[in-house]
Amino acid sequence: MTSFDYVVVGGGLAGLVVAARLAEDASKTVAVIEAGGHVSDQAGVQIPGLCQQNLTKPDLDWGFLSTPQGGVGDRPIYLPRGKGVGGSSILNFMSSGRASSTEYDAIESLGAKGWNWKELQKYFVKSESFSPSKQDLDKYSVRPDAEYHGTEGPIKRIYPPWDGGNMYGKYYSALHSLGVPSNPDNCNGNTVGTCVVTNTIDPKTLTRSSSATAYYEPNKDKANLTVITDAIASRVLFGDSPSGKDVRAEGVEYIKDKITHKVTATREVILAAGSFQTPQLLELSGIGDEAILKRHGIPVTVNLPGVGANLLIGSSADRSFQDHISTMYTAEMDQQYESMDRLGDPAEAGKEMELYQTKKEGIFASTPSIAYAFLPLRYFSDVDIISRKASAQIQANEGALPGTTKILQKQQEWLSSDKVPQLEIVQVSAFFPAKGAVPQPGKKYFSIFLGLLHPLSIGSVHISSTDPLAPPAIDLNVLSKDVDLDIMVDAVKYARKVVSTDALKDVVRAEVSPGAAVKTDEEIKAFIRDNLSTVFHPVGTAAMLSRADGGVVDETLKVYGTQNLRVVDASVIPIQLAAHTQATVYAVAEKAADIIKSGA
Ligand SMILES: Cc1cc2nc3c(=O)[nH]c(=O)nc-3n(C[C@H](O)[C@H](O)[C@H](O)COP(=O)(O)OP(=O)(O)OC[C@H]3O[C@@H](n4cnc5c(N)ncnc54)[C@H](O)[C@@H]3O)c2cc1C
Ligand SMILES: *[C@@H]1O[C@H](CO)[C@@H](O)[C@H](O)[C@H]1NC(C)=O
Ligand SMILES: *[C@@H]1O[C@H](CO)[C@@H](O)[C@H](O)[C@H]1NC(C)=O
Ligand SMILES: CC(=O)N[C@H]1CO[C@H](CO)[C@@H](O)[C@@H]1O
Repeated sequence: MTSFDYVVVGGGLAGLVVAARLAEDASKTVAVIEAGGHVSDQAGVQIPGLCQQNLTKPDLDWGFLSTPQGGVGDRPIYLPRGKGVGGSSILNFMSSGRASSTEYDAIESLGAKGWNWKELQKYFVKSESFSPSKQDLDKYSVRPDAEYHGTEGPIKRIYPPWDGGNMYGKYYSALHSLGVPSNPDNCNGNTVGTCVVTNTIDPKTLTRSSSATAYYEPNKDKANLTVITDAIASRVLFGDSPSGKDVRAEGVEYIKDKITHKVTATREVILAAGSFQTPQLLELSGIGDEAILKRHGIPVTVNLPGVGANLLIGSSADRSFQDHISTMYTAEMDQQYESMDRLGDPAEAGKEMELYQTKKEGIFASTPSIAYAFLPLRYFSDVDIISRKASAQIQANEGALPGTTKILQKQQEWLSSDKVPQLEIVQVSAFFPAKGAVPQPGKKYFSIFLGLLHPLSIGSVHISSTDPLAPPAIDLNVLSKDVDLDIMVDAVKYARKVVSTDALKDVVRAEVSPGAAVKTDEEIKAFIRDNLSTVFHPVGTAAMLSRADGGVVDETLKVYGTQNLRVVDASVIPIQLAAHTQATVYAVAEKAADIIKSGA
């Protein structure tokens, strides 16, 4: 079959949600074109504790590199992206959280009517099943409010089964002693404070719950849902349309087994290739900034300068998967406490794997980090100083699209908000590799992940060539506004303050990284520049904003200038959110499916 009602490009997190929901209508046919294969039954995908093992593996990770980043000494930054049925939902680290209601409401106030906290709330609930045990509620001192959680949706969510040797308790006491509140449910629109974050893991099998297991597998035998794997979409095909009229998408061209194929869409084409590849496909199809398209000799179908602009990342010092990225804070930990470092001993790793396989318990039943806190700026920095600097740097943002300026103004406003976190600070009982620092055998380590949630530096992604198989040029523009660096310096100092509290004084020993030699602000800045990485939450590259503001899609997710081409993935989210993105992308995709079904 080569003709379908709907053709979805990208069988990732959002693509499979939309495809499965559209295929609920037995009178409609749906095809999904996915570049990777079916891999969700692999151990490295299924077992939570192995979630980092497939990073950089070309079968499962696109493994993009950014362009060399001036802000970090011209280093390119590694940008993993999932490949295969399930997309990044089969490669991600399974933390599931939501941003604050203020941030979702900002999507609407930036111009996307109907996209607010209350509305998305319905779809958070629809997408998930979450029924924590009383034992977990007591253990983690959490009180999720039933109103905000779903019990019958496809994605399974649980509290981490392995509690990391109860280190979260000491870590939270440290934060509480510095005035951070405890948050009994950080999915109800208020995210500030300490909270154990849940994981997308199936409680029955203790394996990963992804869009592949939750949305695709239960529907895979449906005659009207077809997933074409190992197929790379190369462009959207448009019919002839009178000039001045919106163009009509008629199908998609893709490459499989080195042969070019075509598939026809009688109703709609839906792009769900993710924040880096959706803008790439739009540009390859002639939709984007005229000047960029002309430079590559691509005929202009729709001139939309916002395509690939507004790349919003969360920068952070991150744990290292390779030599070139690293972390912000690691210290030795007292031997009496539990840490994942013992997995470095093959005998210990073998015992833990056996424990997982026989009893579904132990380190491998969970993801590496459970102890989270989300902090507004005032908890760790000087709001007045940072706000003044930010304001001056935003003024200097000349030449940007009007929407970009509005996004930055919103972010400026949030610097003094008590509801919008700027820092994610997560404790991990394990060594975070930084170049020049190696774990010593037999030692245990206490690390703190510091994620800057609303960086003011905004990047872009554009095609680097007309070859659909060539990676796009991803310019994070990281630290281009140096107020981001100032905030991170304060975050590093705050991490040091946390470990020096009474609650942690018998836990944390000598600092390994940044290391005692790194003292002054200038030294901390150099450390950050040398060690900064990004988290994996790019959004905004096909932003849902008005066309005049440089938006790419309207509030029905339809691409401006087209009759029937939509974008449904993380790239439509117009502003960075202080949360890991997956729960939001599930909700966006669920809402998108309802919009499409309604015929809007
Ligand atoms: C390593 C990693 C860890 C993460 N950890 C977390 C976490 O712990 N918690 C959290 O909330 N979020 C996490 N995320 C982020 C989260 O997984 C993403 O935000 C989410 O998956 C985005 O969904 P998407 O549908 O936009 O894109 P994706 O899920 O990436 O799907 C895009 C799909 O399109 C396919 N594709 C791309 N181009 C083409 C083409 N030309 N033709 C055909 N197919 C194509 C890709 O192969 C992929 O399957 C993580 C991400 C990564 C990469
Ligand atoms: C993913 O990781 C698992 C566990 O280490 C490994 O068995 C598997 O081969 C990896 N997959 C690929 C494609 O390399
Ligand atoms: C991290 O920073 C330190 C101090 O500036 C530097 O010596 C080290 O090389 C950096 N690590 C990486 C991975 O760049
Ligand atoms: C149009 C079409 O092919 N519809 C089919 C969708 O799948 C269901 C269940 O397999 C069938 O009953 C429909 O005929």
